[in-house]
Amino acid sequence: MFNKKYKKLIIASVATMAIFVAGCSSTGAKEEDPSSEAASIHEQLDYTITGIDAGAGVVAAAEQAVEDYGLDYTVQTSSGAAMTQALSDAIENEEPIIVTGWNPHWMFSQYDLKYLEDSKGSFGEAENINTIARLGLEADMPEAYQVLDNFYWDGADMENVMVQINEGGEPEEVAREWVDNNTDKVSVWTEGVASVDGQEINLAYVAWDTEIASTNVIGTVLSDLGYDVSLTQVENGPMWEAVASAQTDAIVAAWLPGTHGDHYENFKAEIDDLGPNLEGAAIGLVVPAYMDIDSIEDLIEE
Ligand code: PBE
Repeated sequence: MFNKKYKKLIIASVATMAIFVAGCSSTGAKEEDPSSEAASIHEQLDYTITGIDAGAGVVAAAEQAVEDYGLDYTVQTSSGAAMTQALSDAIENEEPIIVTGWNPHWMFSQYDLKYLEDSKGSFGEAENINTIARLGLEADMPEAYQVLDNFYWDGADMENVMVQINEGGEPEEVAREWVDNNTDKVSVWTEGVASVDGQEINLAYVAWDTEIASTNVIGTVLSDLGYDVSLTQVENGPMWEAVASAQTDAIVAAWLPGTHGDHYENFKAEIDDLGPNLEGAAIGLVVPAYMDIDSIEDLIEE
């Protein structure tokens, strides 16, 4: 079992979300004059992009997009859980909403959503999620280092874990189940690695749904190997500082090259980059498919 003293998960609030996609067909509103409808969309949105925590790279990228496209919008910060709740509420009422989104994410299997096209590239290209160890981990804990280095899965694996957590599963229990049901994958990560006897290891993460999933899964694997695993929930900037200053042993939450590129540049001499644990991630502005806009340019006021 993990040492849970640091965990402050905020899953309960999203667990009760209604599945409400079925009734969301388009309305007669689309027959109106396009220019007046476009104006009303900005007003209905209150010139607001629903963001997540202020330290997230996707929030910084959304602010960059506001600048790049000359938008009259504000990026409202809150948390990942508050964002998905706002998205759920909007979809239930078939109201417009723009959120800072990313994938892998359970939201795409739960709702009919689309990314707004980003012709200026404010949100960058496809990304990898990398594993980063503190300097010295390889010498101090070669077994854990080996497993962390081997850790690699795909978007469908991660979404599988995310969906079950979103449906109300306790992250640690969902991770346990995934590890037990995917011994073919996990055995590749642990192949030839010797067990240890209760050495303490800490992983830091941010309470984004992707990182709750990945950190709990790799934590379970290390726990099975004999480690005394603790997971520490922090904000994004402090997570990078923690691994660079060896306050944590590793993170599996480095979105590169774009989303966390500034942090990476800042700390690259003080960290050990173990490469991707997942490829083909992305960030951007996400809206319900029933919305009549397709690109960030559509947010520019006529
Ligand atoms: N995210 C999920 C993070 C990285 C992982 C896209 C919300 C961010 O924006 O920093």
